[in-house]
Amino acid sequence: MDNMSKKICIIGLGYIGLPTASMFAAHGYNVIGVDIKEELVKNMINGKVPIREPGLETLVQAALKSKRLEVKIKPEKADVFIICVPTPIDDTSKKPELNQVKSATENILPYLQKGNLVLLESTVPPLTTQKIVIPILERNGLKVKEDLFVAYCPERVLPGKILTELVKNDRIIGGIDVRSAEMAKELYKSFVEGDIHITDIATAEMVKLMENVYRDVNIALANEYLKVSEMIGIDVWKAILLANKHPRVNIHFPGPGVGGHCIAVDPWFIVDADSEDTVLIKTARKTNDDMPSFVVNVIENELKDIENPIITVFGVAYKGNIGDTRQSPAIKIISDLSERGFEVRVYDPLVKDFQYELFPLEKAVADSDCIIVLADHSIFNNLDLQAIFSWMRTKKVMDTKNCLSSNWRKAGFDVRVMGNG
Ligand code: SAJ
Repeated sequence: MDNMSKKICIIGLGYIGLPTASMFAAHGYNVIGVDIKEELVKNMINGKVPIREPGLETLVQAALKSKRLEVKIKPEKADVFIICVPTPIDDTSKKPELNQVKSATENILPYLQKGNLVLLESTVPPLTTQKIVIPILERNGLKVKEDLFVAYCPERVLPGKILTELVKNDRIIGGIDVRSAEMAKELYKSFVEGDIHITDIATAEMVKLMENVYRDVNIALANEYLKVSEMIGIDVWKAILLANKHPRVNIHFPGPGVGGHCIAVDPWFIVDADSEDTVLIKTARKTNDDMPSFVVNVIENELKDIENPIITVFGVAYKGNIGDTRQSPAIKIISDLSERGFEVRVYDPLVKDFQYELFPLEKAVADSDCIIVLADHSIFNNLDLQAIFSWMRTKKVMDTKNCLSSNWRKAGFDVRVMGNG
């Protein structure tokens, strides 16, 4: 069957489902994008794209205009079903919450037909596809490997570069059998320029988690080096760059903590599979989760000689140059500082909605005693530094990401880079 006559039904129009749906539509498939959020679907029909991601609005609007992408609240019969729903963890127990994967799978049951391919893209604990998804799929009498083909195809794209990475990155496909994997490969080949590697389902599930855990543990190591460097009085940023000159070393960078909906969450999926053998993974999680408290203590110490200091937070997104604040370490830092009695004002020109009030630049820094940079937005190096200098009361700046240019010091600010002991 050629692309033109193939129909794909994508369940979940979030950060992965929507770009994926539009990408398939742009490559000739007929795509039904499904989301249970009626408001989201209604807005999308009216051309409003709910996610801020470079190039996405244009791609989605073109796909909708071409009628190759339609958005709906219910699935339809199709050749391929792709599940792209969130898999969060419980805040307290850190246990995976797979309700959305289960209900998305149940929701497609009435529409499944012999010969269909079902793909899971959501990040899941190892063995989820075999132990949870497949038993649900077989409830309506169709037999996997005979009537239905199933593969696990994890997304690997970086927020801020989703569209480029969807096309350029290699992909891992874990099939329940070779035929399923080959069918999935054929589909993704329509737009993936990277290599597509085929394996079994459990390996693919584990590979996805291993990638994000690698980053979490590596960042924890960098954060530990930051604390040691403060103690012994060296610059951790320079030390890491020098260590990375070794051909087999790639230490990541420290910061105020690990945010986002992947790296701070996914390690718990491996812990859930085998709590006993995952001491390192749990320790890394704790190290990164403790960074906001470390930052708050450093700030309190820096400001101890100032009476009733006002603090301005620069950047509340979970990382630089994006507007996404999910699980951002800034949330804990602001709440801890407020609890300790500091007046905190927030400035982030990339963020549209946040649980604390967002101030325009002048109001955010007026009479402020300290700017704390928590996200490395490039825009912070293009601001009117003389104006900021004149608006502030005390000219202190604390840079937790080592991202401010030397112009800040040249403009007269007292810049303290966290980790530069
Ligand atoms: N961070 C550091 N130091 C670093 C790098 C990152 O403190 O050296 C922090 C960031 O500031 C941020 C957090 O870690 O708070 C996570 O940011 P990130 O850029 O490492 O990752 P995400 O969560 O935006 O995207 C990750 C990516 N995974 C990997 O690079 C292995 C992406 O490719 C995945 O698709 C995504 O998770 C996902 O959906 O799983």
